[in-house]
Amino acid sequence: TDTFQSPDYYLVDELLTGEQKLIREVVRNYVKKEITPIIEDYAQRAEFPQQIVQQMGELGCFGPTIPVEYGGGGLDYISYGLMMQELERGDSGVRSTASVQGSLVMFPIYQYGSEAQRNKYLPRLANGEWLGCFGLTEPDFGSDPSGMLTSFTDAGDHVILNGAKMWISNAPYAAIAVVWAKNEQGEIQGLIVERGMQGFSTPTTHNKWSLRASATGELVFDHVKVPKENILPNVKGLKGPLGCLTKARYGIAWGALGAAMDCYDTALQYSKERIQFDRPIAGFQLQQKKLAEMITEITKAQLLVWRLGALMNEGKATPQQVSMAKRNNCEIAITIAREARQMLGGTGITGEYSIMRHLMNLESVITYEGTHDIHLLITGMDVTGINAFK
Ligand code: TGC
Ligand code: FAD
Repeated sequence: TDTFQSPDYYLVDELLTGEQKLIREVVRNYVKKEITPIIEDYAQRAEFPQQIVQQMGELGCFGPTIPVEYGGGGLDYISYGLMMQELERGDSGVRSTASVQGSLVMFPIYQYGSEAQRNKYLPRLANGEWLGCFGLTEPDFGSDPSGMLTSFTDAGDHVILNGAKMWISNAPYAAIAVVWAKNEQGEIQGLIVERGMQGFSTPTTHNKWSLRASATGELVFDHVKVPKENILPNVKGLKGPLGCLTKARYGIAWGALGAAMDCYDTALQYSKERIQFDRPIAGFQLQQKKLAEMITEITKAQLLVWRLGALMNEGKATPQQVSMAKRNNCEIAITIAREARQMLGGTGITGEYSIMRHLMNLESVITYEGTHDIHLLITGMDVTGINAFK
């Protein structure tokens, strides 16, 4: 484990409980054993490592904050964050799979679902028997999901769903999809659509240069008959999906930090070993500037998510605070990945090291769950009281 320590310049470990450190260690060891050795090949081949679904289920990475009675971990938010950090130290796509399953599929079923829905779906999502996906984005409505066209009409004991979702993580392998669609009154509601329902298909999205080890697809609904018992009964309006996004964005803030840590660790070690002009490149001031800036930004980001996690645990974190951490940590991670890549010279562009894969992955991470621009405007609205969207 010695070569795989977190950078921890401000002794943030002292702020963690024994249980939180143990959880981090378990996930870190899993990533070292099962993810790091295989992920580069899967990413190069643009293939989803399906075995990780069951593995992460067994490990408790799906729905760690969901109560134990529904198969969740019953853990606190800092434990959840640390899990995401360690998964994304391995690969952003692996963390994506866990984020979607826990925060975007299990959370809405737990928070907005009926008791029957909770009992039917949550235990099997928690243990990885079923993979889920979350359909909000559409071809013509990404940053502004309120305009969505996907809709359903009443047909007695069921509804008829029509429309399409795009850019959906996990879609090609998902057993169920939590889909956001408008009812006949134009109100947004959540429906659980199951694979095998007639008229429901999940075409794969090809040719991505980013998140290549994560499967992305569309959700197409052509007069799909969905039983009314599959509608999430306890929420209406955009606050339903946005509430899920708050949980997932929180996990991404920690996850992006994990990717940044891996890039920093790699660049630091490489720079001490790589000799040019008869000395390690780590001895050059320009390389030290890069490393000094990286560790400074990582340290600030660690403190940001630790404090945010404490606020989440107390139920006091606002969606706007989550937004700031998501944006900041994605931004510092992608900057660190770019600088770290340069420090490895030509070697840095190959799959021999993880950095180029992280850098390409982070282009998705800084875009999904609200783009960098959208999160800037959320903060702008919060501090000025003026809505720049409308
Ligand atoms: P607006 O009028 O501001 O809000 C509508 C209602 O929602 C409430 N709300 C929130 N609730 C919880 N959490 C949040 N983050 C919330 N933001 C807003 C709000 O209070 C209001 O409630 P109520 O009771 O008054 O009805 O809505 P708007 O239409 O103006 O939109 C605001 C905007 C632009 C910030 C929002 O649309 C937005 O965040 N857009 C970005 C879209 C986005 O993030 N899409 C992500 C798709 S999923 C994904 O990318 C998964 S990738 C996963 C992976 O692979 O890891
Ligand atoms: P657009 O909204 O068209 O934005 C284009 C550009 O315009 C961006 O730079 C944006 O910042 C800017 N812009 C937009 N509005 C404004 C404004 N008001 N002011 C200033 N600038 C603005 N979605 C899901 O529902 N489920 C998933 O599982 C999922 N997984 C994804 C996986 C991957 C790999 C990717 C790439 C995306 C995924 N998404 C998912 C979709 C993702 O959430 C959207 O791509 C994202 O919300 C942006 O929407 P868009 O791509 O339509 O871009």
